[in-house]
Amino acid sequence: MSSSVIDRPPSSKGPAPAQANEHVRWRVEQCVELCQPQRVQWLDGSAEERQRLFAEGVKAGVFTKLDEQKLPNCYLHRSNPNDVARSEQNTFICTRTEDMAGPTNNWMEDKAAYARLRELFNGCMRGRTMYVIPFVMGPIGSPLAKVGVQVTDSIYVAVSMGYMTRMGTVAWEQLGKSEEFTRCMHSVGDCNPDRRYICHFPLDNTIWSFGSGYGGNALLGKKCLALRIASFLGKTQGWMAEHMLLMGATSPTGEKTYVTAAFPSSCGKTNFAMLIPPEKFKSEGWKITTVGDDIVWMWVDKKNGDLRAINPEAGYFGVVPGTNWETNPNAMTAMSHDAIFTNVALLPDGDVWWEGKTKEPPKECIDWMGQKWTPQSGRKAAHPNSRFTAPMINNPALDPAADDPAGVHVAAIIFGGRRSRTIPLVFQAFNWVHGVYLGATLGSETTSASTDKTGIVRRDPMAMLPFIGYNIRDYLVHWFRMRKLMKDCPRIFHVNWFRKNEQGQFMWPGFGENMRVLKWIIDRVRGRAYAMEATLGWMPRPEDIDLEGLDVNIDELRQMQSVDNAEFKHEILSQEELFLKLAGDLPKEMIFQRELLISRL
Ligand code: GTP
Ligand code: SPV
Ligand code: MN
Repeated sequence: MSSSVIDRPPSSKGPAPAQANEHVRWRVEQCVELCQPQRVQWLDGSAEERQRLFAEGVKAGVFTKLDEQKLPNCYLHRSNPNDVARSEQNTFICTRTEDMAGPTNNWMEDKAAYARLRELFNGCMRGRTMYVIPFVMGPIGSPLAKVGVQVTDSIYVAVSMGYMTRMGTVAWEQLGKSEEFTRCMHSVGDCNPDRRYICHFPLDNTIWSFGSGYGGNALLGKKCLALRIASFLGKTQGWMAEHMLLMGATSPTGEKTYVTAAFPSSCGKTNFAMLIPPEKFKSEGWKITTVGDDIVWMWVDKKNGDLRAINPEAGYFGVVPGTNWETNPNAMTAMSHDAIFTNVALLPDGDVWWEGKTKEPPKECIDWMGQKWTPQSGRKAAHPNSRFTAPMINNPALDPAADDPAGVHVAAIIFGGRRSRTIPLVFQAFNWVHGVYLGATLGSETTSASTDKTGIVRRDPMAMLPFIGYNIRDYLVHWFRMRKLMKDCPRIFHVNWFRKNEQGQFMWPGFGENMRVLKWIIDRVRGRAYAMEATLGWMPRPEDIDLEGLDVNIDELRQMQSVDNAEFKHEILSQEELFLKLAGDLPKEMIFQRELLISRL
């Protein structure tokens, strides 16, 4: 970096705030030169600024203001119908060699990627405003907290980043004079799927995203920084970035246990993280609080060898279909004010609707694409991946530690997928290595959160398949190695809320009732609950799960817990695709665990 470049005055199109250091100014100036916006607006993250952005967005047709009585300060946004979820086929890890990205990532040579994207970004913001968004991932002052600076031409992205991250002046304070920040450049461009690239340069701490304005493709603090870039940093520096919720469970005696859970996209993290215990548990005094609903960063405390975790985010970008006052009241409250709705249906009275919000659909509404809709229309009113965005402070069950830079102690890690068949409701790994094997071979039916065909079982190691920013081989080795830094370790569990009966109905009621399974998990962690040694791991006997007050009998529970050895042999064969991808590179622990499992069947 030559000083003559740094010394150049900041863009005349919009002066940088005094706190932005010279490294930031220089980087932003380069983006300005490339994208050629008409105006540059540096955001400070204040409430007044947010209101101004919403007002501008309404004028530009990006937002529709919802009814102020029903939904105070809430807005509807409709994305381009070709841009409704993360697009994994357009997501790249860009490094010098393909081996650094590994067999499960799309790879581009870094120089080639810069060249291709520079062409696309060149002049892409002519006549438009560039927003400069400084943000922090992680509680301010946390040793793991990371600063990012994102430039974007999307006002929707700008306000969303304000809810999802600790955005604004606070980031300049966290950064100080350092040049250690993730450089994020984003443009919706012409939103053409053929010119859509979400490129990560882990070696340069850089993310360039072009051609999409949706979720994880565009809010670059989330999947791009807090998972792909952070997982790479974590491997290098000895910590972990994972696609997990983080929740606290307080027992009737006041004992508090923190648990993380990795479920693939649209498989129940937000709902589990905001769980409200069933009546019986509530009256006994059980309470669940949320630290995070999507991402955790974990490290080993050098003092005592404990695994600790923070949630790097400050808000929720949650799935709305299926969410209602019965399944997730905390989410409903969180989105009842100061929220953004994306791709939901608009009711004539300025309220919003989605499939599963109410038992009866509305007589009419405007669907997520802006078309008139009635129940006879024969299509969905809200997109299956429609979402709400809300700051975490809106959550009535927010955990007091959500802002604590020291994080919380992790006592259990749960893996789970969406499986209609084969996989029981709950079991516990024999030990850490077995647990890592369970996570690594996690299978789940694909959902609308990525643009894949839905309903197909794919292997999704640790629910991180689309988010590991480097070679999966090294990622698995990192999981095994982390154990050696810990004194004791969290117990590892596997759950499946989605097993179906012959009639195709969910066997387990799920949502708040998942507390019953969580209670067994906590009791196991605390050395209080019984478990049988079974083929897959430690299993509760049916009588070990409290069914009182629930419309499920012990025989049905036995069914949910049953393992069909013949069916499970198929499961092992279907893990083969993953093993083949890793052929020759597979950590030996994986091979041993697989052999042990086969010999138990
Ligand atoms: P991402 O935000 O994509 O990472 O998803 P997520 O893992 O947070 O999933 P979320 O909690 O938003 O749930 C996704 C869908 O699964 C929603 O339609 C929920 O209503 C549904 N769901 C969540 N938990 C359960 C459950 O316990 N049982 C059943 N049957 N459905 C559930
Ligand atoms: C996911 O897909 O896991 C999400 C949504 O949490 S997005 O932020 O779009 O990645
Ligand atoms: Mn997610």
